[in-house]
Amino acid sequence: MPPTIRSRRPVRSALVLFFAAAAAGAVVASAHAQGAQREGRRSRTREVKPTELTPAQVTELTRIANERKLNFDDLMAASKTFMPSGRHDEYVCFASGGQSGQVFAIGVPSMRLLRSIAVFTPESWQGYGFGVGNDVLAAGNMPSGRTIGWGDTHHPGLSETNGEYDGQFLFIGDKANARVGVIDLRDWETKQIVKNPLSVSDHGGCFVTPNTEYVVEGGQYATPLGFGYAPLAEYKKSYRGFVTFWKFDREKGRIDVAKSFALELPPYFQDLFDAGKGASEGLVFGNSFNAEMAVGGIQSGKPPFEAGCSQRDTDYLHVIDWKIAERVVASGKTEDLGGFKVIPLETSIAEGILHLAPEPKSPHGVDVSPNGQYIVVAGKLDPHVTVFGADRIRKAIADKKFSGKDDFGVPILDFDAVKEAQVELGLGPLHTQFDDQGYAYTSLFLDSAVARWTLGGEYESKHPEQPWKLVTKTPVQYNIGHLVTAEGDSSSPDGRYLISMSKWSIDRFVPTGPLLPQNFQLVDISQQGTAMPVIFDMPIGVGEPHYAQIIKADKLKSWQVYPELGWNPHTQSVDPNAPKAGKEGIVRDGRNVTINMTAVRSHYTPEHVEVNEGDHITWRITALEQTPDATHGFTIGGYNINLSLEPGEFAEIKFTADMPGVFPFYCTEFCSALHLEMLGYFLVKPSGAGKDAVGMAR
Ligand code: K7E
Ligand code: CUA
Repeated sequence: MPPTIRSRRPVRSALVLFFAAAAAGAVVASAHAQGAQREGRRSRTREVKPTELTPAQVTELTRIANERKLNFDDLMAASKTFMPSGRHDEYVCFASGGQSGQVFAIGVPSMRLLRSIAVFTPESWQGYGFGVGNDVLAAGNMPSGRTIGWGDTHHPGLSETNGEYDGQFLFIGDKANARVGVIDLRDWETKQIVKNPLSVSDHGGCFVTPNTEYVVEGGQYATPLGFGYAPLAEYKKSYRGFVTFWKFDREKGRIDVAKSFALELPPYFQDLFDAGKGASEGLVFGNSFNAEMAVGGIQSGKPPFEAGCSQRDTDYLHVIDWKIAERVVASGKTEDLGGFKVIPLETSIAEGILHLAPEPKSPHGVDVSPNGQYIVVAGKLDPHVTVFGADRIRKAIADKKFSGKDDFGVPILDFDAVKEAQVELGLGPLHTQFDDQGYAYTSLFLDSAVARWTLGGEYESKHPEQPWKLVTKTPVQYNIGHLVTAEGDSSSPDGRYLISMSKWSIDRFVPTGPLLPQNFQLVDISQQGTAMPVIFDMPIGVGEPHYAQIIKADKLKSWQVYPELGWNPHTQSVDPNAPKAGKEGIVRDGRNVTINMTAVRSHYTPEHVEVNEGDHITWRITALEQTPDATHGFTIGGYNINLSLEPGEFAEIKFTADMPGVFPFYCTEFCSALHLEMLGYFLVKPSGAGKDAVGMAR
């Protein structure tokens, strides 16, 4: 990865040309500024009229550009990405947050971090796991009950209707612990975590079928399914791969575990999946590696995994017909594993659910083109991407055009019968996305580049003169993993913007110790042909994102405040237990104490809460606000409690007052001029025996 730093010569002549053109009459800015008008505040809306630069302004801009060593390309990049205060981004990128266990929402093209959404890791600002959200997190624990405190998020998946993002829900997978989180995009909160009942870990994939019938969670490292034990010597006999189809209930906004199922697969390392759409609707495709079924063993002189898994020239593309699988499940031909329905491998073979196809070489991504006709597989150790044809696959299955069977009896489709094209792109191809101009884009990890190439064939070619051809490569810094274009894996990509999710940043930012941020690089793909410049670098210093999706911002119908006072975000309805204004108070029933509290700028009612050591506390709070952004916090220091009470929200926390003493509770969001005064006292009367807050025996 050569760190090519562009020369920083002052480019006065180019600048003068650019601004002279602008001054001569080109429109440089035209906007109707948006901006939320807040209660009691000046409107931030500003009128911007089409502007012509005066010669004096051109001179001033040129001076600043030269002072800051900005060339013409830099100025273009700045004007393509700069957002005046108050103007909103056109797109939102939902990126996995890697080891942070969260999801990041980033505005495009400004590349401003809008917020993080807490999913698998407790998060104190959102109060997630510090009084509320504890049940959601606990549902993701191991079946043994062992707590998992984080996640390695890999693939976010937006809900779809007819293959288009509908902006309603977001799913996110956890690779380390084989879990899926469900986020409701009305309030951007995690509503559910499901733990995969078959495996400790998998790839953390979340791929939705075109109408979000299922969230497809792919496998990864084979194990004995259902958390069993078997020695590695019995790998082929006892270890298995799998893919899980989580049934999504859109009405309830939850995964319906009882209607979900999994497929037992051979112990290849299933990797990434993508749901077919259009021409390939009803199929799901998954790439894999380790067709060798290597088990490593470097410590005893055996080939390490990296060598053992890469011996063969091809691995297996998995072609799964989920419509048949659904019928097989309905007819009861499943086995029960930990209370979960699993279609045995023999059944999948007998019923024609599963076929394999050879795919070169050490493949990583599998991506379905917008109309569903082409399935693109990238081989990490092959400079080509291999394109499979959906019609060819269906015909080969119908005609039983097999080149053999694998060791488990799964039919292997004849490679030449299903292959549509191979396109040479460069070193280390990984992932592919699409635009609206008939181009595909593939990340090249080893080349540190984004490749643009043309789709060919009779279905999707907008470039009949040069089908299946590399058009250009843009260098990125450095070692790109995924890339994502606007709505680039949907039925109708927007294109325009591409983000290179670069894994190494090396020299791009001020050094931050030996641990450096990831680098999200915005690439302008709006022009045809070879022009494809990088126009922004955004450091991500909170985890290593893998996949991301970019949705048109106006598809998101987010609530600004909860619809009614006393709203319970977990039921998405008014909670019958939500305290009402004027009805606050403390109710004692033996050792059970219920506190009915309201919060409004700038006080809690009641302000004094007195209990006895050992009392069981149910603390209910309604935020009586309906003003956007009038969020209150609520913390009881020492008790590890913190809430974020958004306007209208109701929250309930339960704990035992097992620590006597005097505990000020206060608001942790700077909500008003008298925010510091938004407090109260929680008095826990010592019961006699026991220890006080500093651990002293009484
Ligand atoms: Cu390539 Cu999990 Cu999609 Cu990382 S994965 S890059
Ligand atoms: Cu409420 Cu600060």
